[in-house]
Amino acid sequence: MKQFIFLLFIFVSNVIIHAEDGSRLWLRYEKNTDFLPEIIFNGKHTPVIETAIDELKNYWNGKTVEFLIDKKQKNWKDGFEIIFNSEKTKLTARSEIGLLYGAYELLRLQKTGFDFMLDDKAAGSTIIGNFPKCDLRILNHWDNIDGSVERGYAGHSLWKWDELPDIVSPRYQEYARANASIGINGTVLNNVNANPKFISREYLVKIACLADIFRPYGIKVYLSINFSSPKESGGLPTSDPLNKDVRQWWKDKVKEIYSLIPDFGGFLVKANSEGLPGPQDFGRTHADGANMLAEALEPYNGIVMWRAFVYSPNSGDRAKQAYEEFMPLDGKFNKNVIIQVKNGPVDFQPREPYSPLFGAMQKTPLMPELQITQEYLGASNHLVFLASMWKEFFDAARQTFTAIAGVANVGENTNWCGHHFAQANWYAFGRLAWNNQLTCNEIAEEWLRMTFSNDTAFINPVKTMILASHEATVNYMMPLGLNCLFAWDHHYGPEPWCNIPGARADWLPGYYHQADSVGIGFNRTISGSNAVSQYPYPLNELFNNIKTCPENLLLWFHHASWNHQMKSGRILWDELCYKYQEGVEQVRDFQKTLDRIENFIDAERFSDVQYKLKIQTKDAVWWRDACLLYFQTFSNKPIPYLLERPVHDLEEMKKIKLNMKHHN
Ligand code: BDP
Repeated sequence: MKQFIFLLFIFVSNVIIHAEDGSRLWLRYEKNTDFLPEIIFNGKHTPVIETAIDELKNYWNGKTVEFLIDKKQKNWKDGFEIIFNSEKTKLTARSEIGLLYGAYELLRLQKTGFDFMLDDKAAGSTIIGNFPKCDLRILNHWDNIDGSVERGYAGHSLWKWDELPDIVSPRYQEYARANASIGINGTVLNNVNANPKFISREYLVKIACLADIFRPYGIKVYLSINFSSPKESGGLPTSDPLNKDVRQWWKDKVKEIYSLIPDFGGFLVKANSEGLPGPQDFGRTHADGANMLAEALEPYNGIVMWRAFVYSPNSGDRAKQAYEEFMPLDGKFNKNVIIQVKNGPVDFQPREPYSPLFGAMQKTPLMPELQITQEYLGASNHLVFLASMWKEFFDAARQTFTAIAGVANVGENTNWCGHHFAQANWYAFGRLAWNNQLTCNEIAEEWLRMTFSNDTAFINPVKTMILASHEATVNYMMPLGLNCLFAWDHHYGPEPWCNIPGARADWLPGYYHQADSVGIGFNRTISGSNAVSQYPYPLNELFNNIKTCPENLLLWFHHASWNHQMKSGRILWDELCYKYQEGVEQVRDFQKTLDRIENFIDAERFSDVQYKLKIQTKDAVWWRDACLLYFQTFSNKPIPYLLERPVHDLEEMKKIKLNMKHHN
């Protein structure tokens, strides 16, 4: 018998050790076994309410919780209020989804060690109110029909199109639960480079199956569409948005979609961008295209998210083009169209100024598109906490949004995101979409407590590390406003020298860094491309003047001389060298930090992260050497003697070709 117990112990402990694979994300609650709390609700038990009740029954360690719905609280939106006293907990929301979010808040507070009795002694109860600032909080999946994920670094797509609707992976529900727990309420299932097949009957049936699984978690399904679907798959001779038959085709298609998915959210559209079809192919405008789809979706309360990611090689400074194309259309879109704009004017670079469309288009709702997947930030190898970057955007754009999109970083990897710490970015996206006033510090701390430990000896050093990680990455990749120094066929490593004969100029690094014997950087001042003029006063003047332009965007806006005097007292060339070196040293410090907290986390996740930090450090040195040795051929100046010498050879680095095929 003893032996049996011993064996059982080994078995159980093995199971526990093997379970530390990151698959539980931040939802590491222990299930109630001998005690189930009482959950009172006198209203109708819908699937969403059932989800909320189950979550609390399973994981809430406190006493009775009473659910109440108060429809009068219009400005609460999806939010809730919790009144906690020693008798019971009252959770009130305006709608059923608010109750689910409130249930997750209770679990989050419990897990992060919140003291519910804080005010109890004095006031008799503790009141917590939490109301979202933004209505639509949406993930965008760049998942293809063949199971690959564009710019995905966590394995294949979660969606198993060959199996659906007959075989239903348990991960679909886990995915919905994880999203609901952080307030995400919509998901675009397929890539913006959309295959028309996704809206065929065959696929709609599969998509309806996913929608059914997501519904009890308050998550709506949306689809990316291909603008030439009427011609490609509808048998029509054209996809012209002003053509009567084309308009009818979309209306019929939308009707079919809603017959299968009654709460379908709407369409996301990438049109006339990077070679994709769009209304301009027929001499029409983006507004003509968007409004045609909006008209079809309107009777069902569906929306169109029309992307402003447009640029062409012949239209001047790429950073100006979205603004130039969309500003004249301000006010011309139907009510249910939202223009989806990437946070920066070029393309998800490690650091960009905010896109000047924000704040400028006053008569059209805009939604920011953030990228959670680390296309330009070390894929799933580098530890980069993106909340810091997104907060820079929210602080600069200074407006409230009714919708926010994030390009997802999940795939079928056991730990969902490819890097345990990349889970923090999925988490942070949800939390910031809910309320972008939250601080990075709050989000980081919350995530660490939920995902690893409440011990401050663990939290403090690791939090310092993750809060520094975005700046560290900017330092070793593209400091001082540099951008787009990536290799041609992938966006992972450095190739500032890349020059492919016949390639589009705006797909080559030289277009962006403009290095020459005088200096480096893109002149976007009044004397250059004048992109500064797209920003409102006084920002336009601030950016235009090399003396007042923030140094972290210097080379975005200025072609500065190698001898340009920096605030540190150094000349630009030296400053660049110091920045790259600083990035390398920061990542080496991350390695030390991790090793120091080894005893606080499980061996499995520890060694995974340790391994990834090694790669990150090697990559940081690679970035530093590649960029400095290459730019040195223009500056003709020595690397400051106090700094470490490069360990690579420029000619050797030029030969490195990674096997990460993608179109640019
Ligand atoms: C670029 C990506 C490309 C996307 C495109 C987009 O490299 O894969 O299709 O953006 O957002 O950043 O449409």
